[in-house]
Amino acid sequence: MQEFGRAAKSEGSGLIEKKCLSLKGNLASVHSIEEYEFIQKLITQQSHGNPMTWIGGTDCQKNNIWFWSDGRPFFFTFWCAGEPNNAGGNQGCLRMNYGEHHCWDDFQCSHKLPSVCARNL
Ligand SMILES: [Ca+2]
Ligand SMILES: [Ca+2]
Repeated sequence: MQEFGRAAKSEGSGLIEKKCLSLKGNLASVHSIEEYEFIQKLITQQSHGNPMTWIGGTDCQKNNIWFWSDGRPFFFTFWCAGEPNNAGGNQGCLRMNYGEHHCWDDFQCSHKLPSVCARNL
């Protein structure tokens, strides 16, 4: 069981992970379509929209080897068509709600976006 919380203030992914850690959590990880839809609903409730949002997927250590910052296995994916494309050679973080299908895109970690933290209960 995880508890989720949304941070509306936009930051780079690394800084957000630090903030989540300070709340004894991590950027959210997603393990099923139901969980993804739950997180999307949370974002919509709080923002009244579908903003692109950081969650905890990263391939910073080795390109195209993805893992969740909370250490849980990276099995479920919801990548957009053609993603992850590592555009520019330095896309190491995962933003959700990308494009018309609200799917996943790998993106530059320094970009400032809102985020969702999670912690295990
Ligand atoms: Ca990458
Ligand atoms: Ca990309």
